[in-house]
Amino acid sequence: MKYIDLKPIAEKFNIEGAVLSAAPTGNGHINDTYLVVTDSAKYILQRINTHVFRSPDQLMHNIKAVTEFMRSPLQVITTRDGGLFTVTQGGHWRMMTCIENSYSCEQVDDPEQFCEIGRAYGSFIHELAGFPARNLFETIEGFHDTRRRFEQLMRACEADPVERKKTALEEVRFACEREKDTDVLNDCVRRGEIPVRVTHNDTKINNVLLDRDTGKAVCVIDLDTVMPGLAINDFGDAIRSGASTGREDEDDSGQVRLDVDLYRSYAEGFLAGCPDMTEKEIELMPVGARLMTLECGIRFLTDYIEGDHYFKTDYPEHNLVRCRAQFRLVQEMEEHL
Ligand code: ADP
Ligand code: GN1
Ligand code: MG
Repeated sequence: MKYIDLKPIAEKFNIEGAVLSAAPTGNGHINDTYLVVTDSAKYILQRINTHVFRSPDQLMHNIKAVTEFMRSPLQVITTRDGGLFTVTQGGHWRMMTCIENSYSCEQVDDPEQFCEIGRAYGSFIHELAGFPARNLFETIEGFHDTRRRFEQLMRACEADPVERKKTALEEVRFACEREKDTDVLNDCVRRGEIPVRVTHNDTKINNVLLDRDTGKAVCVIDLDTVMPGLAINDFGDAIRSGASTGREDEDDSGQVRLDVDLYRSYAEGFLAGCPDMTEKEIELMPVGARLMTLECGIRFLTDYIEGDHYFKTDYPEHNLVRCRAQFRLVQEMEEHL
């Protein structure tokens, strides 16, 4: 990657003190995240991925509105001329408060920790129940429209721009065998059986920060996809990322199991945080877990076939390996359903 001098970028924002250092932090798949340390405070500087988020203006409008409404410790730091981001050195940059003495986890350590993450994501929805959804832009169209994700995979297979389809035939077949299922939640919404709420939509476990001393959740981060959505999808994506015994990119499928105790702990925390879930939503929680895992696998597979333009990857088959781990977990869930 091209060298970027982060100091002058950081200095465009309303920060306190002189910049001492700026270094990469975190493990997100989308934005480039840096920890900026000054002689009096710490900040999070991010280069927004504008291939994924086409309208940084709308994106930042959403984040500012939501963090202010929630009075979250995560707040947008404006630029010295009052903007929500700055365009410089070939990128769109934003700055957020750094949540100090906190950590995010890539894999769950124990059921209590997962329960706590569940409570945080559940309360997030609960707290936003009074937020006017019409004030939010749709930052990615059809983000959790699983049918649409399936159609995108079919188009990628048809175009096969980097001739990778032949190396993923089994995975494509796996997705096709489940095509019908991709309509299930869309149909429930159409029939008015479940409410559309303001949801997070990217409830991976590492998008909650936990206090290093107490282990309690401090706040939910990564608010790029806060939009109208389904609570069961927020439930489901956390199960996908936290209730598996393997890593998201585990290459030994034997390691990928659904940990039912972890599933239960998460459900308990989530329902405690969001006590207004309807009966139908509660009934559909396992369906959401399976569909979000299937959808995520489909997205990794699509990106693999298209040549890795969306998710950050460390090696050429990375997205395919991620897809396989998701599909393995889908099978596990099907056995448990
Ligand atoms: P991405 O969209 O790429 O996933 P995130 O906003 O989730 O980007 O940030 C990536 C990682 O950086 C997080 O998982 C977390 O570890 C760390 N991080 C992000 N924001 C903060 C913050 N405000 N305070 C402390 N750590 C943060
Ligand atoms: C991305 O940004 P991050 O790393 O928290 C993606 C999620 C996927 C996840 C899979 C905006 O999440 O939808 O589920 O990777 N975020 C976006 O790890 O596409
Ligand atoms: Mg993230």
